[in-house]
Amino acid sequence: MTTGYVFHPEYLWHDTGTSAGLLPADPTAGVQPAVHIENPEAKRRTHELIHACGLMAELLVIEPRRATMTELLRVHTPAHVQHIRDQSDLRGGGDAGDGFSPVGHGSYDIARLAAGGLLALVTAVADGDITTGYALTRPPGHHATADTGMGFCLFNNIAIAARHAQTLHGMTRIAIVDWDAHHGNGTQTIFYPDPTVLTISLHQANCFPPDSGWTHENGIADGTGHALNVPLPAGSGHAAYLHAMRQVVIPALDRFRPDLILLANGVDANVFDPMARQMLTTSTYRHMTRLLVDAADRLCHGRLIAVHEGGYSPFYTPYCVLAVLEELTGTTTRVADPFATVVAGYTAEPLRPHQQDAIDAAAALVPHIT
Ligand code: 6DK
Ligand code: ZN
Repeated sequence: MTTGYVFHPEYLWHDTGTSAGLLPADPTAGVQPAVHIENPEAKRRTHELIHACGLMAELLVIEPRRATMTELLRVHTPAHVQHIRDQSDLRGGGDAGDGFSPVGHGSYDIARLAAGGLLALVTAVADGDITTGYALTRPPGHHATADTGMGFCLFNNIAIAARHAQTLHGMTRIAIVDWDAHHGNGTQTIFYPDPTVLTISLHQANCFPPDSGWTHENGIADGTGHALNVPLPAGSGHAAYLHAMRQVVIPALDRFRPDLILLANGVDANVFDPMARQMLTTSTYRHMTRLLVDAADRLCHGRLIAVHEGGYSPFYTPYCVLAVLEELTGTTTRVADPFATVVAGYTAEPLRPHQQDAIDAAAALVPHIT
């Protein structure tokens, strides 16, 4: 069992600039500029930790390539691809669609390298070179819909990868698990009418996008039943997420019987993250990944590919990703989470009734998956 790893320095060159942290700065209105919250730091430190802890010896480095126009157009409209290209051509950059998602000068090519990095992992799995993989990419993708970017996302990397697996590699049924703290609305929308792609999103209820990711959002037409959402109340921690994995995600995967599992690995539901109010620790990410690895072993010859999404704590993000990678590779490194004692109490937080209610409501929909 080999784990592929994709990274490229260009990912760090996607320039989100200065804003007021996340919304456009406007000194004339008293809105102070700051480094954009989606900046290279957390991902750079993650890549460095992967080296420093010795894990590179366990990984097969896979070189990313740029996704082609044909590949982008399997998911996105020509107008959206052209829009990103035009914004990227502007000397000062532009925006992907919602006014909060910077496109730096040259980011079109970097976004294609992000999507293409994940495609390289899919191909490596199909070729039998690897069974699991991790793409440590920027910019993120899961909010981007067919015709617009939003929530810091330009192209929907994971959707492009799912279509690639189906079109070129004969993997018919694809399951996408998204545990980023924010709703994977773009991915859900793209596959909403499609019964061949199961989307499951665990996220903080009504966080971002606003009013999105409710339990009753289940797909349309032939895709009905093949979108699942677990909107977890703010303050959810280890017990709630593990319960959601055991009661919803794993039973859904067992019913769906995917040929490939893709994971949108946002780690911004961790307790130190500034962009959500959940309480996960490295231990949670380790346990959740272990459950997915076991499901993949049972259902699809171990095929499980993760792509990086959100994660904004520069100091804790690297350890969350390391926990995921250790489970994907089936090894442990010499580096233990240095914050484990600090957050020990969070892991002990019990499952609360309002969290259980939210999870039970989603679990009730699992029998409808075909
Ligand atoms: N809120 C992500 O981590 C991105 O999922 C999260 C993006 C959060 C944006 C917060 C935001 C608004 C803005 C305007 C109006 C209402 C709310 F994609 C990932 F990076 F993974 O802009
Ligand atoms: Zn997020």
